[in-house]
Amino acid sequence: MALLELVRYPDKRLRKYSQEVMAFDEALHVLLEDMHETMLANKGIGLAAIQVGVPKRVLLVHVPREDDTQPPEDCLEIINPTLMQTEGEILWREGCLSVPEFYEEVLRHANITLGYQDRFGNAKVLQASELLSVAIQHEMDHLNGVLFVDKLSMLKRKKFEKEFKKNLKSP
Ligand code: QAP
Ligand code: CO
Repeated sequence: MALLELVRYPDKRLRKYSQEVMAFDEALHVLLEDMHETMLANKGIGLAAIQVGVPKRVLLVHVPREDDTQPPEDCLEIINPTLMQTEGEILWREGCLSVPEFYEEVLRHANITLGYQDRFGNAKVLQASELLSVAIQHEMDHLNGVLFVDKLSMLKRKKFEKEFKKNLKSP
């Protein structure tokens, strides 16, 4: 197990297109374990591989329970995901481990049906709504080099740029 370094905005690697996973081997399992450790250590609920510098279509989503615990068996490991169906719209206040200390509302699909592979390459289908649906869509955007701040209205995007520049001067 190892803690990995988080890639943070405006690092260009966050703009990369992540490649499909072909090998469901030990190296992939080690990546998944290290990503999980890194996500929990940074108090995250979702993480894409490119956020630790690995351009592969791998993501984790680990939504806490009502009592705020995150038992490891609840962590979803999602590889090579594709959206099969979407329905409705939902506005959710998002954050991102790669964009620390900034939170803003983003419009997403309310309900999704997702096809993906697990760590062994088995094909899976998942239906998600609310925070799970939002988090999966947020992490899937990372696989295509898209950040949640790209999806803000022009006014909110300006607010983000302003806060970012301010934090550069006095972090
Ligand atoms: C994506 O984000 C997400 O700024 C996962 O200082 C978030 O885990 C999808 C975090 C919300 C949907 C809704 C952010 C931790 C964690 C920060 C995260 C911070 C510390 C973000
Ligand atoms: Co993110």
